[in-house]
Amino acid sequence: MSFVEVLPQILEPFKGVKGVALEEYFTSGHRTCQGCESALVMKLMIKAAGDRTIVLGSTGCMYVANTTYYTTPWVVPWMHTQLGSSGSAALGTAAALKALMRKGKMKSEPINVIAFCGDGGGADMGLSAISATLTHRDYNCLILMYDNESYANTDIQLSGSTPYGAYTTFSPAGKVKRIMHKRWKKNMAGMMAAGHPECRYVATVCPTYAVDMMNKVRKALTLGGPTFIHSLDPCPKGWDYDPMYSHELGEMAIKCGIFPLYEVEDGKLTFYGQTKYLVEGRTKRVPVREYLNRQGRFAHFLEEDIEYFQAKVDEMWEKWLLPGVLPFTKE
Ligand SMILES: Cc1ncc(C[n+]2csc(CCOP(=O)(O)OP(=O)(O)O)c2C)c(N)n1
Ligand code: SF4
Ligand SMILES: [Mg+2]
Repeated sequence: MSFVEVLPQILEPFKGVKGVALEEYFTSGHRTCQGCESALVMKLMIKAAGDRTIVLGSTGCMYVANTTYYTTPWVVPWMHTQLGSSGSAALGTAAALKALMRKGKMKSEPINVIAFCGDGGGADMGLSAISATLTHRDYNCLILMYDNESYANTDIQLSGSTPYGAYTTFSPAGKVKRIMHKRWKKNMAGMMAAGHPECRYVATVCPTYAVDMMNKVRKALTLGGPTFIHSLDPCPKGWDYDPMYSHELGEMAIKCGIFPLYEVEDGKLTFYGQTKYLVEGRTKRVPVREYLNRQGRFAHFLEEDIEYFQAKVDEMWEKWLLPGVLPFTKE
């Protein structure tokens, strides 16, 4: 039997909330915290992808809280993979589907493969596997890194994605040493976009902006090849705020310029939403103090810490070659 290459599904962008499908493929039966934005990412991600999708997830809150013994909110096929293996799971599954279809052992049809990982599993432990996957252009799979800025599932340990100065169980503020964590957050999406010429699509999203997020998932799956999306997810437990403010904190992270919304498609950079307005000078960045002061993880900050944080964000916007994306400076 001759094998015809199966192309990715064409998933048209949603024009607004009215066009979004009512079907849910991530339903009730999970045990994430109230106000958990990472759970919302799962719900939106699979709503955008549709039911012809296989989801793979590395260890973390979105595995543990979503698959308590004998229960699961996943309506589509889903599999757990080891903490550092989202990249390998995505590539292996995409390759297996291709081989089974080529051998005629299953019907040739487009099936989406999405592997998700947390920031610990993606930006730290699984970085090499994700990087390797993004070099294999022949396989269609999306890796989505949901970033709650800590190893949340094991009680909020510091990750490479934790913001400067934040209180975590690995960086508690003390009387002698107020700031235990002095490293600036990893630039994961910028790193993936700049370093992987075979990857057609890298994007940043925030579940506060749900339609934007779903459309970027749809674009990634439609373009095909290995693709990568980084989402910033407010986490009431780790960030220490009232769950009712999850959406608002996502909005503030974007408006402060801490987490720019953009996509890089075939090397072309496009800014989105509030970030686009900031880049075009149509709005001004909200001072970071308004964002930091809302979260218990920064409660130990003094004025000088807030000023340092603001200066670093200013640098991202005023000195970087591509604002918020590429941290090089020109002579
Ligand atoms: C190799 C390995 N080391 C450590 C653990 C313990 N562990 C389970 S979940 C987790 C946290 C993962 O953090 P992240 O990927 O950011 O996901 P989150 O829990 O924040 O959703 C850790 C350290 C593990 N399961 N496997
Ligand atoms: S700890 Fe954070 S990421 Fe984990 S379930 Fe709770 S809110 Fe969600
Ligand atoms: Mg995490």
